[in-house]
Amino acid sequence: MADQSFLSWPFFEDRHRALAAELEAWCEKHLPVDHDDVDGACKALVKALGAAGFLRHSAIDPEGDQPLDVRSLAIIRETLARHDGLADFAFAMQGLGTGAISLFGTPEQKAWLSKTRAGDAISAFALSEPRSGSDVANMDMTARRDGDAYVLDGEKTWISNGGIADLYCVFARTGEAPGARGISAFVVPADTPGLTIAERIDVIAPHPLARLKFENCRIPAAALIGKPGDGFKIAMSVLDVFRSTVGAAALGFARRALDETVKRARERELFGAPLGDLQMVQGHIADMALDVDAAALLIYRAAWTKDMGAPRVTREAAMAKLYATDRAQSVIDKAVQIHGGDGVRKGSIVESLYREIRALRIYEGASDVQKVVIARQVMA
Ligand code: COS
Repeated sequence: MADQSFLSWPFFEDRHRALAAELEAWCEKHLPVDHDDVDGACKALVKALGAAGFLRHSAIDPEGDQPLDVRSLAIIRETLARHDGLADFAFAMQGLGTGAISLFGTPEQKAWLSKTRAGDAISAFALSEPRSGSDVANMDMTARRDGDAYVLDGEKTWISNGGIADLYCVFARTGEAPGARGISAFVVPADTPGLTIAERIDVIAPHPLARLKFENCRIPAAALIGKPGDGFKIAMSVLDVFRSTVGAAALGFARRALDETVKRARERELFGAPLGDLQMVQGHIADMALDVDAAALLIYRAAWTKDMGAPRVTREAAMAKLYATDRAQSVIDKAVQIHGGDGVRKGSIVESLYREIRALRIYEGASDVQKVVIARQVMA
């Protein structure tokens, strides 16, 4: 089993250790799943994670008064990613897609959470556009007020769960002010007339992904999340919660790569001795272990700080995401190297980790954007 000693760090409570043990046992029984039909696999994973109770952590309980627990989100993502990247994806998107409702939704909007937490509805976060990815404030999509409705027009792209989601959290320009202060957030059910899937997008580690088109798409004014013009801040607040958990997924991939490498170093013979006897290999393993522990410290520092009630963890979350995803890429690259030809064999564990990790340095704010965010916070 992977190293679990981090769970004794002071960031955690007994409930976190119990959650990690319960999920580990579940993963050993149910993961990995077959990825051939990614839509079908994701739908089945959402159902299974809902039935097992783990999706309860992805959004707030609409009947309760507890906020999202970022440490639980991170432990779940780390554990799932270590076993199966698609399972992590299915869990993570239930949280990201409903994050704005968990944080700012009305009681009516929160009714969706009962469904997403049970695995009975799938959610998606629709922020990026063909012309604005990193530069969110520059979005083109509009939401025009018309009586007791808003009319959405425009496109969203790189939308995870696009095509299988039941609800989309959509950001659009309502024009209260130019730039960041003129954007609002909306809950849009997938079957709303005027919303169509313009394109399904295939990537190196496939998961449901699409470009969405909104044409004269009419939604009730009650679909507005928060106040008109608050959409940019809502998006950033959601990302403050979920960015450190992207780091946690990267950490899960890195831990798996390290575990596979240690196994390889023990079992593989080279020059008449185990591979792990070579100091060059020991050097790589030491670097990998150091990267894993340092990433874990940054991730759980960010999660703990948020859980302790900090209003913003922008700097901590950006550091955790930037460091954990970049270092996981390096850890996995070393794992591939130490596995030799088997490291690039299609279907091998390290080969799939090599494909899975790359997108994490791009989505939910590219590494370059995280540097901008960190520098601004440090200089403020
Ligand atoms: N929480 C709350 N408010 C925030 C915030 C946060 N984390 N970050 C910024 N804000 C507020 C600012 O305080 C500012 O408010 P005022 O207008 O009241 O001063 C407002 O939002 C605008 O902020 P800023 O000027 O920093 O906006 P920029 O347009 O310069 O954008 C970056 C900054 C680059 C950080 C932002 O566009 C970003 O995070 N981009 C990456 C997007 C991303 O992650 N996309 C992935 C989509 S999901 S796969």
